Amino acid sequence: MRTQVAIVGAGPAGLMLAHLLHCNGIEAIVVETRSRAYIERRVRAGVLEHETARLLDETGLGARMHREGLVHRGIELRFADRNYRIDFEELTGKTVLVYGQQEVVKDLIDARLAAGLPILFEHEVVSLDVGDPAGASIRVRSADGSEYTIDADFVAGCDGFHGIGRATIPESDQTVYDHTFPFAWLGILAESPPVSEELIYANHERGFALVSMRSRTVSRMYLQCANDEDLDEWPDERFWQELRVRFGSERGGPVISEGTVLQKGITPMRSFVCGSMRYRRLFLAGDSAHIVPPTGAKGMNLAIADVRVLARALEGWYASGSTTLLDGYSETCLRRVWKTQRFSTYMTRILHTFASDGPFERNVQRAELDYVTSSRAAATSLAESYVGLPFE
Ligand code: FAS
Ligand code: PHB
Repeated sequence: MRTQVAIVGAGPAGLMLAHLLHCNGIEAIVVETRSRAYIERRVRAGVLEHETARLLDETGLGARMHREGLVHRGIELRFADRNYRIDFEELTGKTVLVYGQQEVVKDLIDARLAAGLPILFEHEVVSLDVGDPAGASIRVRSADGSEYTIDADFVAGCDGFHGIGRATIPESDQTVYDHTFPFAWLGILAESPPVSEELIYANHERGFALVSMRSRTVSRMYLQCANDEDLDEWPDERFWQELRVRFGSERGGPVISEGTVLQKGITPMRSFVCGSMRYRRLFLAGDSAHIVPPTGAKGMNLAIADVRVLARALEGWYASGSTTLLDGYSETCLRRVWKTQRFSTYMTRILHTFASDGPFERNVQRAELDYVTSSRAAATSLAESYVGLPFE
């Protein structure tokens, strides 16, 4: 079997890359180890940056997104028993869209299959061969255990943090930057009306809390917890009670309506960057190359920003044989990656409770919250990163 671009992984990165390549007449095969049902059920990100929504729109994927997505014109920060709004639209002229990652994935899969284009579900890429400077290949194991090879001009490692793509790059050829935060997020998805019209990020002495949503009837909420938190220690009623404490619901804070919990899980808080997103004919994109703490709502958006750069670089190569954009791929993506790490780290630092913080650090944190909610310049800085920096 042969294709132009072999794509490992059918998450937002892999599916969006395949879509952008198809829009430019470039052939690809997407290989995904999980089933279609599994990846369409996987609850992850919830917020689309302005530029992400526009890219989906411009490439014909905006219909359901605009029908079902929720336009959000700002967020609220809560600390010292008060809410403070950051008005994105007033400060930047832009908004974000609340539309679950699993909905984006469904739209991308539907579009690809409707066009009769291949996504090999329940097929695992077991090895990559990028030794040939003029081509590459992937070894695929199908559900029945049989193996075969797909030859390609290029391989896109869109296989997430634990995938095979980054693992194929010799350690001597890659520098990694890794930071683990001393806490995690305990998240639930519930059939309950959203706490508020907009997202509220709360800084509380007992820990960070966030109320978000997926629709007008489904809420998504998070509590800062320990890295080794035991989910069994968190029956639903304990989660709801702790959320009320951190939002001051009994003291004039937002009212929290309970509902059926549909999903509960713990997300580690980590920053990771692979110093080079390319190795010969292998290009990494999305979580295979970087991880950001979810506080800035950036993971999926960064994955899509990567593949927008990669699709343009591949278009250039197929159109004229130029390697300029391919050669600049890693550097171009990493500029955005590091600015996104900066923002996500900033949001994590000002909103979470750090056990290692003493009185001095806690006062500096409070001063940062006071500043960003009282200075137009500081609020604009937060807003322009949250809605998404312009694409290069
Ligand atoms: P993905 O991990 O989404 O996709 C990679 C795909 O490759 C997977 O489907 C995997 O099955 C497949 N794969 C792996 N190895 C393979 C192999 N050898 N062969 C074939 N297929 C293979 N971001 C936010 O912005 N907000 C959030 O609230 C948020 N919450 C998150 C919660 C969790 C539990 C996790 C893990 C991440 C969360 N993220 C969040 C980040 C998340 O949205 C990622 O940034 C996003 O999924 C990145 O997309 P991809 O790079 O496509 O990787
Ligand atoms: C979500 O809705 O899942 C979400 C929203 C904003 C974040 C993180 C997660 O910063």
